[in-house]
Amino acid sequence: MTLDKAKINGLFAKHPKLDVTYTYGTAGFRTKGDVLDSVMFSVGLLAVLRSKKHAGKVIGAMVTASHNPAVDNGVKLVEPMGEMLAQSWETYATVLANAATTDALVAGLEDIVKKEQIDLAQPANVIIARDTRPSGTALVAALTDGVSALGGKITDKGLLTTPQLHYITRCLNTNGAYGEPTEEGYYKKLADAFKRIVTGKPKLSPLYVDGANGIGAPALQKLAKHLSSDLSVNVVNDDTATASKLNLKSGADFVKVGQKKPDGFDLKPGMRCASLDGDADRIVFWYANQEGTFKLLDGDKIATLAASFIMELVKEAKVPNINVGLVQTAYANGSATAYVKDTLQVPVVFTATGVKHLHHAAEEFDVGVYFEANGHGTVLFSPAAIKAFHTTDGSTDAQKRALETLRALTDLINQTVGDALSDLLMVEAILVSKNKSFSEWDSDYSDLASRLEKVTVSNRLEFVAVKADTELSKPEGLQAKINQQMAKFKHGRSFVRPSGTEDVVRVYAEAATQADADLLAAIVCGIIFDHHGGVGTRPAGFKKVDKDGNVVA
Ligand code: 16G
Ligand code: MG
Repeated sequence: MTLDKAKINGLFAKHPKLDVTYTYGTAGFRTKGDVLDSVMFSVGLLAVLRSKKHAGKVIGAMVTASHNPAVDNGVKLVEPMGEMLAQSWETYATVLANAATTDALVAGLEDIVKKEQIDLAQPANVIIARDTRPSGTALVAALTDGVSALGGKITDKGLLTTPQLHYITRCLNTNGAYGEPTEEGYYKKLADAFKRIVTGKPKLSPLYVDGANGIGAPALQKLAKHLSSDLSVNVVNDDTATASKLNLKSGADFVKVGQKKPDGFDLKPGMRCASLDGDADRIVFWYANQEGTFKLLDGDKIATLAASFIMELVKEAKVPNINVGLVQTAYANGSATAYVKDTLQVPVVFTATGVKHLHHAAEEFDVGVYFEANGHGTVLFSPAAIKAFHTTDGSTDAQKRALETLRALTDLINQTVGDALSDLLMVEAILVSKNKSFSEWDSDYSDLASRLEKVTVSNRLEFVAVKADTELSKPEGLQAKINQQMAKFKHGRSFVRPSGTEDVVRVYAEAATQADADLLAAIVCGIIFDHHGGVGTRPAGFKKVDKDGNVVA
């Protein structure tokens, strides 16, 4: 079988490539929604080849730009078991997206077919879903044309959260073993598992959830219906009809980066709150303490809560040979890492930023807890661990209860990808089980102060991060300058990496006090802006440093 060049040519003509260079980055393609038409077409083609490579298994395509503004959009592919697209295929995605002519496109396709030894006679199945962005509908149509151009079958699942699409993809490829392959099936699976853990235990006060005016808001409302009296949840920022409001002064990213509450909340001491992001694969919790100060419970806090709970259960259930491990990135707060290593005595592995890196590292453990500080994450259970939880017989009541809770957790926690709704229920189930308030949870350890900044530079690709993003190998000499500044602060730590989703470099700084963390960040930003290609207006807060590293302004 060969590629039908005439058909590809005919459909490609409807989606001409613009004069833009595209890259399949940390979370797929992501840019302004109005320059993505041809990219979507090319992703449709690639999805067909990926499905054929997997002998016709279903591949997922999610149209979203997550926490970015409403005018942005993007797309990422999902593997048959619900993971992110294999990294070796990201280069193919980039090549196809940048092909400007039918000849270039067909050459790119033929190259993939040859290198991957794809049998074109295999069937191809793709499912697609989108978040609430206005550009989504047209982009779905473009991707559909791409799938059709190679004769694949595509099913449009409409509006879903990103993790729901990952869930459905896995269900379809496991003949329902993972669950019913529908949005309703997803809610039922999560709600049933949650009930198995909390039924009969005292309830907590209501949880106020900031839906970022995105798809997570209606999804959580639907999930809550399945939980009726078992979970009291109020969804705030649920206006998905006004596109411009998406992620505007709301959502997990706004709260985490700004370390402040989103719009729409009259925050009172004792209130329990959480924020989702625009496609609901990320969550952070927050509250006001008795003095009314805003307090954040980020991905690091979720990870430590989950790891300590599961460790306790495994011990109580007396399941032998279960190794629990935690995966973090450089953005993990230094206090969190110390707490995990010293108090929980759980091994910690560091990976580069981006869910796919953490996910794969977590698969190395029987119970792999992975979270980015920004709230992306989940807990993975190995097939051996799941089997052990199901085949161990408890002899005492406590042991039986622990085993049943472990089994329920394996159903409650999304095994395909970080999932804000599943994580929300996991955290609530743990807090109910431990009868813990947010402030008690928060008191496990105190975060070091931190600051996250960004600098716009002429070419961010001149910045090369190494050692799980903790250091820069390029530009030459910059890392030494950062090290020199870090050493001046108590608990000082700072690192720089090029963003995979925005045209900036990110600067992280951590220190014993907020003033120090802010200052360290301002110094590092100033050094980058002044000596490593800063563009645009120089932000007033950036510090100026002389050649010996002394701050002069
Ligand atoms: C994407 C990644 C996230 C990462 C973030 C970093 C996924 C699903 N999402 O949102 O894991 O933390 O990018 O963004 O992989 P940055 O490269 O712009 O800092
Ligand atoms: Mg997201």
